Amino acid sequence: MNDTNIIEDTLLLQTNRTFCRNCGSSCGLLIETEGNRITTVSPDRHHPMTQGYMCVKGLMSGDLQNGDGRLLEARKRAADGSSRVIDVKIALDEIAERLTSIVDEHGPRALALYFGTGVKFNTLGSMALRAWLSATGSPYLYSSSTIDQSAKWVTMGRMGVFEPGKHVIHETDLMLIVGSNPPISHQGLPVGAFPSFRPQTWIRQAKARGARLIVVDPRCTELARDADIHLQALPGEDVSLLAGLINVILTNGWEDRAFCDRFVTSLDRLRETVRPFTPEYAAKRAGVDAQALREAAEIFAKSKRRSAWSGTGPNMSTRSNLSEHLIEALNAVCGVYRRAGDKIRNIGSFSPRGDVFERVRPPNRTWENEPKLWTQDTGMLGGEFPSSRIPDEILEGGLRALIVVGGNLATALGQTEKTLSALKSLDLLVTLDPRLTETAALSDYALPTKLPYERYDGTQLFDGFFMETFAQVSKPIVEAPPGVLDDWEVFWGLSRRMGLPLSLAEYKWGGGGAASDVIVDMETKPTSYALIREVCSRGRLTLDELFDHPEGVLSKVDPIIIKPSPGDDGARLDVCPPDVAEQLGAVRNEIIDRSVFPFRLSVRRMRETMNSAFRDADATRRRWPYNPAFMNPADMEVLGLQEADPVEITSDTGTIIGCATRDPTVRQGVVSMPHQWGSQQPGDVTNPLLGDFTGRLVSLDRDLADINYMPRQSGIPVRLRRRTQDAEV
Ligand SMILES: Nc1nc2c(c(=O)[nH]1)N[C@H]1C(S)=C(S)[C@@H](COP(=O)(O)OP(=O)(O)OC[C@H]3O[C@@H](n4cnc5c(=O)[nH]c(N)nc54)[C@H](O)[C@@H]3O)O[C@H]1N2
Ligand SMILES: Nc1nc2c(c(=O)[nH]1)N[C@H]1C(S)=C(S)[C@@H](COP(=O)(O)OP(=O)(O)OC[C@H]3O[C@@H](n4cnc5c(=O)[nH]c(N)nc54)[C@H](O)[C@@H]3O)O[C@H]1N2
Ligand code: SF4
Ligand SMILES: [Mo]
Repeated sequence: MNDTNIIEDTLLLQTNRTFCRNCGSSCGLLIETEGNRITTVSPDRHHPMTQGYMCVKGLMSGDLQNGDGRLLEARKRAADGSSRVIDVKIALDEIAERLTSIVDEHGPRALALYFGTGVKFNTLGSMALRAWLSATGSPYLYSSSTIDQSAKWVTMGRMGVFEPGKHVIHETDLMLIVGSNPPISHQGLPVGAFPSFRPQTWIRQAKARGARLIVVDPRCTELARDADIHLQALPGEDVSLLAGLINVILTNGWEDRAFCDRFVTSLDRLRETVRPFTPEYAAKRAGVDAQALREAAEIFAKSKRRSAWSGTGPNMSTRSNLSEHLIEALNAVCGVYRRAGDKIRNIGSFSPRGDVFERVRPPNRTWENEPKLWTQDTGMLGGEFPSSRIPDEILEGGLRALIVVGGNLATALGQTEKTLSALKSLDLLVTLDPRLTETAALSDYALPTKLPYERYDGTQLFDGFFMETFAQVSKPIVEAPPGVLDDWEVFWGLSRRMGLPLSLAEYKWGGGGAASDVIVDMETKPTSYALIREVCSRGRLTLDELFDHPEGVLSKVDPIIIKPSPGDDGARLDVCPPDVAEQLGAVRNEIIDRSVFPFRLSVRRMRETMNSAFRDADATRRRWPYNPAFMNPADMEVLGLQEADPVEITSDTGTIIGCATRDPTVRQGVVSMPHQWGSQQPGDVTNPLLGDFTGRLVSLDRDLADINYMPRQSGIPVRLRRRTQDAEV
């Protein structure tokens, strides 16, 4: 059976135009090669969308391609922890055999698959992993989304969604952004509030035509510098702050009465529940000025086309589901949405959109349905299960075999000792990654996979995120090393050996997917080219049309015009269901004690890294030889800290060492630190030059959100201490 790496005719390339697959910006790139080596990666000035934009990680992708830290051979780990190279076909034989015997003995629920950010930019891989898992009969699909911003899914499930969506940056008069920093993260704010490439340009253009910006963030971020009002709130206090904003709006009667009468329910309950969050109380808890809070509420309510958005900040802090709910409740009571007659410019290339009506998609609380977890009475959210439960599912439930695809679970989950011991106790752990990550190193089998410039890809996964109707496909530019597989090929190989069918379903963010199935031939292995052709055939453009324009196709099509409601079907946005009211009441009654943990650790992204990737790239290490703990200079002075001094950071779950780094943009009382850096091993804590891994401060047992089990990864109460020689153990 020929299922090792295939080198296809189409590899003889005419063009070296492609797009970056490190983040959702999908920047157009020009790649120059010499033989099989990439010599230059540069921005494509003629790319119809990104027009010459690229960030430092675009450059780094060339270094990774050239072998910097790359996993080139399949590895198998022995019981004593030693690891050796294994032929990839033999590895697939062994994995398939072990999976089959686990399923025979314990049923398909003993299997699970976790996929991370790496494969979210991989068209065929992301489809194949779902297809394989569903063919096994296991419901247990996990991803990094549930340790990211899954409060957004909870909010859709509890409140419902107004189908036309919110105004994008080009149409807006005011944006309120809570805990996101797109100039660094290139997160375009789901879904598509503004193009995630060149983020500052769109904000400044909007400001130049009079639009305003309100930012809620404990740091004066690259985004907050452009804000008209920056509420530099304490991390973890968004609930109070947002409840305070809504209270001001409802008390003054500034809500959109007509919209609420037609499309909103539970408004009176919301009014009652937020009433105790007076501007004074809310401002005091959040540590901001009450007058600034009132002003923010007023300009939000009185601007014409405004909307509130969020990023990881409030989603990772405590009570994330409430924060998200309140952000969307603020939008709902102000009726901020596009309305009948408004236009949607992106009509979808690969997944063409149908008509859009003024109507509510009602709450669905999917997590109340079967199938459920082994260890909790909780079902699926956005077609997935909550990843923070994986260690308990292994240690206390029946999960025995886990496949990790394009993710670094060992560094992503937190509470490191528990996570590592759970992963080590699995019957079978398999990782697919182009690098030997911490997770791959722990795995029974680590399978090396292709990098973006070695495979076919399209912009399918971001089809709905672009501002315009845009599509691009890329051919392989360089040849993959022998023994390195495309992710989809691994799943084809496993399915074939396990006697399973494979039917590729379209991947949809947060939606589970399953629009157009592509039945894959299990007798003769298809080529990647044949599969991508089949997958693309469901869209508005053929693969040939797309190949004719390697820089991508910006379609000049008529926009979708939002239609009036087809009639009242009774669906409403539930702005304050009883569980939300109860939880909000509990927040108001909390007694805050900062005596033991006076500081809060907050998350932030770094320009040079992508989660755990690119930490060791030259450009990263030149700028950041260690994982910096950014602090306000006044706090450093009180603690007697000089630049780069080791500082002990202790939460209720663990202690890490940070390297104090002066940063006046951080508010006092906060230490701001990037994640998935440094060393995971407790023994390495004494190496202050490395900086430490913030996940060790995150608990998987305490402070999990309800419903989505989101761990508290920001706003973590901590105490700080200058680390002295004698404190070392
Ligand atoms: N360069 C780079 N880009 C990335 C990534 C990366 O690692 N590096 N990761 C990618 C991924 S996986 C994701 S999910 C996105 C994330 O994208 P973003 O959500 O935009 O991430 P950040 O840039 O960290 O912005 C989060 C902001 O929240 C603030 N914050 C922290 N805690 C709180 C809080 O409790 N309340 C409020 N209001 N604010 C708070 C922080 O100070 C920070 O400025 O970025 C993606 N892009
Ligand atoms: N304490 C703390 N924990 C956090 C966060 C935090 O801010 N603080 N952030 C959370 C968030 S937002 C996220 S998204 C998660 C991230 O968690 P993960 O997604 O699990 O971690 P990444 O480091 O992004 O892992 C991506 C991996 O994909 C690999 N890869 C790249 N391309 C491909 C490909 O085509 N195929 C395959 N097979 N592999 C590929 C890369 O080499 C990399 O190892 O972590 C979460 N955990
Ligand atoms: S912003 Fe940077 S990482 Fe994201 S697609 Fe563009 S070049 Fe790649
Ligand atoms: Mo993320």
